[in-house]
Amino acid sequence: MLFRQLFDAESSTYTYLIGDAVRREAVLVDPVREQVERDLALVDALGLTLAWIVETHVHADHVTGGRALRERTGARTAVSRHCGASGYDRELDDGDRIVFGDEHLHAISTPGHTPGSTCFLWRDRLLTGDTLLIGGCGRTDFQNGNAASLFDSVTARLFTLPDDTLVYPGHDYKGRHVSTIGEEKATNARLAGRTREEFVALMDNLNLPQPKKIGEAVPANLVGGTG
Ligand SMILES: N[C@@H](CCC(=O)N[C@@H](CS)C(=O)NCC(=O)O)C(=O)O
Ligand SMILES: [Fe+2]
Repeated sequence: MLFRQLFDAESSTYTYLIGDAVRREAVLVDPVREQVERDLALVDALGLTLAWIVETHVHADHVTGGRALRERTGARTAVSRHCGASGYDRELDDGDRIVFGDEHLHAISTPGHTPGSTCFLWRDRLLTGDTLLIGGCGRTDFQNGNAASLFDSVTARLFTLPDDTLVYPGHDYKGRHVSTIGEEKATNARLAGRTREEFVALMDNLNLPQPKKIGEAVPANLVGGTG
């Protein structure tokens, strides 16, 4: 088993490298443009071949490293069909499998933070992007976000997974690395104990500042990133 959680401090983004330890094929999830050299060095050091570069959604806070990584490795890029993006090699649907060696990621469509937001299940580990964060969830006030959809996605698609499923988020702003579905069901500050209506009211009144890089990141990520 080969699983690495990598962190970009500027955007507080987690990138995940998952590999088939025997066949040496790997997938990168949510790479950050500024960390491409780090990611390539790790892939190389571990003797891996990158098969896929996968996005959990069109990010608003950083530019994907996907385009540069594709050019440097020949790996293919993938994002949800429902992102409205172009420039990726594959458009993902709910239930799709991203195969690397004898392993695969299972795509779970979880609209809400953005219409194309997708979680990826690998064995007992769930990469949640910004759909479910540790103790929180992605905001729904831009990129056609929808709080009611986010509530439905989390409660129907994620909270129905086994309680000991490990939750690996797309960001953490407080130094946390991993949680479980059971913990989030019981303690998530935005979701636990809230009705759908209460959750929507909360999300509609967060009044968060815009991500610093949104003006650059969204247009770039809608076309597969910049080199
Ligand atoms: N300060 C950060 C804000 C990042 C931000 O808004 N992140 C989005 C994910 S793209 C989010 O949903 N955050 C959840 C929250 O703040 O509750 C920045 O400027 O990049
Ligand atoms: Fe996001």
